[in-house]
Amino acid sequence: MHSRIAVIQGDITTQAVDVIVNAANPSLMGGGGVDGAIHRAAGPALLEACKVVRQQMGECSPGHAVITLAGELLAKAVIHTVGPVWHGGEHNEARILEDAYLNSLKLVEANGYRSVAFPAISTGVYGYPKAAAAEIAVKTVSEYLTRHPSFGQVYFVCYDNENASLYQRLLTQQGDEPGA
Ligand code: AR6
Repeated sequence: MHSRIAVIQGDITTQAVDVIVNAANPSLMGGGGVDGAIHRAAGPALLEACKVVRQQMGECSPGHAVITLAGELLAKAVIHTVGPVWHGGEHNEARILEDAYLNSLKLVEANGYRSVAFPAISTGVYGYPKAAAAEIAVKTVSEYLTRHPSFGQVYFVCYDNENASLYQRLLTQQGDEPGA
């Protein structure tokens, strides 16, 4: 396993990391799933911060990411990214999902933070098949960390058993490869 990647099974809102990534929607105005959980745990300051971003930058397109304060969370900031809605796999879904991870990682670094927790973006309401999404998440993050030696720690926070075992398996396989 990449020494700077860890899998945690649990609730992302309770993680004590620099940055928590939210699987948002383009409106940035909250929603269900992990988005709803993050807004509830962060309190009203998070929605107010999202409204300011909306006024300044408009909607957040799929694959893009924006950063806000973290309200009452233990984290110092929240990155809101929008994953792809699954439409069968031939609508650029893989590329958009990769971009969601990449643009989030870039924002972590650009803001001087070192540790980040990701949920399994797009694998809930947006319907992305979990195994395929986990492969993209692990590959994209691993390659980024290899290219950015000063980046700190990345946590994949899996809410459900299926995602937790998929991520564990992928990272263990990766650790078995020569040169990993
Ligand atoms: N901590 C970690 N992961 C969680 C948590 C939690 N507290 N709660 C759910 N998950 P989803 P999407 C997992 O649906 O598919 C929202 O309404 C969940 O098990 O939250 O990207 C937004 O506003 C799943 O594996 O996000 C958008 O409209 C993963 O988080 C839309 O849903 C992502 O599920 C985005 O859909």
